[in-house]
Amino acid sequence: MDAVDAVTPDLKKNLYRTMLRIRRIEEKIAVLYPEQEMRCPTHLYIGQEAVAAGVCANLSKGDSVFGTYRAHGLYLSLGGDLNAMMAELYGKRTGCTRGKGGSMQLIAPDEGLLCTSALVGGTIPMAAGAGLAERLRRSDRVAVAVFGDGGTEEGVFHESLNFASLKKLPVVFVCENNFYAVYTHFSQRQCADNIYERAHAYAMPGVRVDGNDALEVYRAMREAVMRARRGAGPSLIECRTYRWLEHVGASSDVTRDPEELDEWIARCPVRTLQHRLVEEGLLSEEDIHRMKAEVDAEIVAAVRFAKESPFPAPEELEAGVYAP
Ligand SMILES: Cc1ncc(C[n+]2csc(CCOP(=O)(O)OP(=O)(O)O)c2C)c(N)n1
Ligand SMILES: [Mg+2]
Repeated sequence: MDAVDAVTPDLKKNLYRTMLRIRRIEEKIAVLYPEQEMRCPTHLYIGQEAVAAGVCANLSKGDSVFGTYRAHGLYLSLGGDLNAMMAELYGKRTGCTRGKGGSMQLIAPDEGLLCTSALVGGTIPMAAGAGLAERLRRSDRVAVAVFGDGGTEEGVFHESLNFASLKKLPVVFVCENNFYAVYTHFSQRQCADNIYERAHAYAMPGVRVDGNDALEVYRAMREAVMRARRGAGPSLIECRTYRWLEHVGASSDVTRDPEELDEWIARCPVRTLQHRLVEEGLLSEEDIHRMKAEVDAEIVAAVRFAKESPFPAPEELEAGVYAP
């Protein structure tokens, strides 16, 4: 089956449901964040949902994923438990890292999300390491690194691409190029707008896709995953997208040109796919209404679970953390 055939009506509907769910959960977090009960720095993903959804829809049990601190979308796309995510944001014992990692260190090991980290670029070599482990085990599993445009400015990006290509490791490197590292635009940080082309320096395929188009992301990822599974080595995918809110926190980003934001809001990944599915007769207004109601009920329950859960006990302070 080729990549086009793989985009079935069910896949499209699932991608839409995943993205809608991420969007509504994050919109709720943005509303609740100013209450100051979530005490961890929180980096929202609103505007970038198509990347996580399109990437994760290609993965299977046993594949591993390594992300950044902006990982709610990855966690949810992989099937991470919503209660455990909300509890983690509230610093509770029932959170996915028992309340010790917060939003920046989400994990869902059973679903394949092995590490997300505040260290820019820090998880890129972990994916190369996981790819090496799978190669040694002779499995057909893949490891995925998801990182920002800022992550490509770290030395480990280059080292990891080189090593993974040299050893033909089953790794997919996914760059979410949202054009900003905190407040600084890409053009003020990098000499050339060519992230995907850097793959060629490391003898692997590199492609650039519209990161607001879940189907485009899906197709590119599918090709890269198939290549990795058949032992042909790694690939790099650059997904061009945009975050709608400030770098960290739930307010708007007052440092950016409002017209630039408006242009990207007009290309909203959730609405774009919704229009397409309605036009194709795959989704009715009633379906959309029902999906929203289902997610909203889930969110209410997860927030209640998080708020009612206990904090970790003082004697648990050093359990499960690296304490030299
Ligand atoms: C090694 C390292 N250097 C610097 C920082 C400070 N820092 C935090 S977020 C960030 C920007 C990263 O931008 P990008 O990789 O594009 O991710 P985005 O926030 O856009 O998703 C920087 C420089 C850090 N956390 N880690
Ligand atoms: Mg960025």
